[in-house]
Amino acid sequence: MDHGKITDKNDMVTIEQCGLIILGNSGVGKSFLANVFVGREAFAHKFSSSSVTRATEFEEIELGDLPFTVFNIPGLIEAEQERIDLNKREIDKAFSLRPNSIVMFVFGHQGGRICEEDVVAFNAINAAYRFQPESLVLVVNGLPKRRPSNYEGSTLVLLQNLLQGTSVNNNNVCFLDLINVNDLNERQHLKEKLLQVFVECMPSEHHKEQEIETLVDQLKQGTQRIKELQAQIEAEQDKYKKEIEEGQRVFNQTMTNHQTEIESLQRSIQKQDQLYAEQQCRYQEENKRYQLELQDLRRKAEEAQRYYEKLRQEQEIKQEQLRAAEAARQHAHAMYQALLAQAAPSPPARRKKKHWWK
Ligand SMILES: Nc1nc2c(ncn2[C@@H]2O[C@H](COP(=O)(O)OP(=O)(O)OP(=O)(O)O)[C@@H](O)[C@H]2O)c(=O)[nH]1
Ligand SMILES: [Mg+2]
Repeated sequence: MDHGKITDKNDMVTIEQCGLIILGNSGVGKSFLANVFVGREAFAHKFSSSSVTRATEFEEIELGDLPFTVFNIPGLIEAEQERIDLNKREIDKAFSLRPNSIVMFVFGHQGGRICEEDVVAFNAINAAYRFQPESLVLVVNGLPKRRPSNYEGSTLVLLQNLLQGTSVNNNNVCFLDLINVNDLNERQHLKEKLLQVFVECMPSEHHKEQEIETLVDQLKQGTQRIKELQAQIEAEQDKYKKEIEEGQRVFNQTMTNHQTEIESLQRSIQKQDQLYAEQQCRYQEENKRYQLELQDLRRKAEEAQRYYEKLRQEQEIKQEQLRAAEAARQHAHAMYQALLAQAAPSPPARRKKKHWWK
């Protein structure tokens, strides 16, 4: 298979491009976030007791002038092993179509707590595809807007402990508020928050090193271990207090910096928009003038064509007249010759003159 290329809905081979592979368990909001990137309701997402996305879908988008294929993939962990196996194949499909990708792993939460199942899913896919620090974005989705002021800091520390072998820091974790999905401003703000983390990323190659291992009983063991680790971190709050405070401080600082960057970016986007609108206006005026000139030229060309046609017809008439005159002249000449031949008597025979002396 040609890994770098992909066929679109019309079976056309499109140019080589990067993927945005959104992973996570069922119901964490993958399809919803994919739509935020795409900018429209491209993928089905709904409040449902069973999984919604059942097969891998994708859409082509442009992010900062770069073409990306956004994948909407089923969540990994479900109740039946059969479905987990199907879901693994759907995840493999996305990686084989776009090995060069940015991976966005979405975590859900229960009352702010990171779900053990999500950690197990992360570790299982990470073991198979070895996520790279430069191309990994971690998202905690659907958080209440009002949450403890140290939530981000403590969750960072927790994730650093749970996602072993993975770099977890302020630059690759994104905490997203539960927004009103119909509010366009909130959606835009959410997209900007995601893009803040995105701009720090570079797509990298992902190749399968092993199968995604998730047997239901292994899952149970894994979740038990994670529960214990969470409880331990909770119990040793004091030990982690400094780390959490530092994490939160750096996180807040990063957010303030990003906010300033976004504001200046927005100003430059506004300026660009204004320039573009002016250009568009100039272009429309020029286009209008050009259309008028074109109409004028067309009218003149039609006139010239009509004049030429008239001249051609006149020329034909003249030629016809010339031919008729020539025929008449020839006829007259022939008549003249005939008349000449009739009217002129043959000269009398010359008599010899007699002289008197003969
Ligand atoms: N109000 C609100 N709803 C959200 C938000 N994020 C996700 N949701 C909703 O949560 C529900 C589940 O989201 P989906 O995007 O379908 O979840 P998924 O991860 O794609 O789930 P599967 O397709 O089953 O794997 C949907 O109803 C989403 O609209 C949010 O920020 N605000
Ligand atoms: Mg979905």
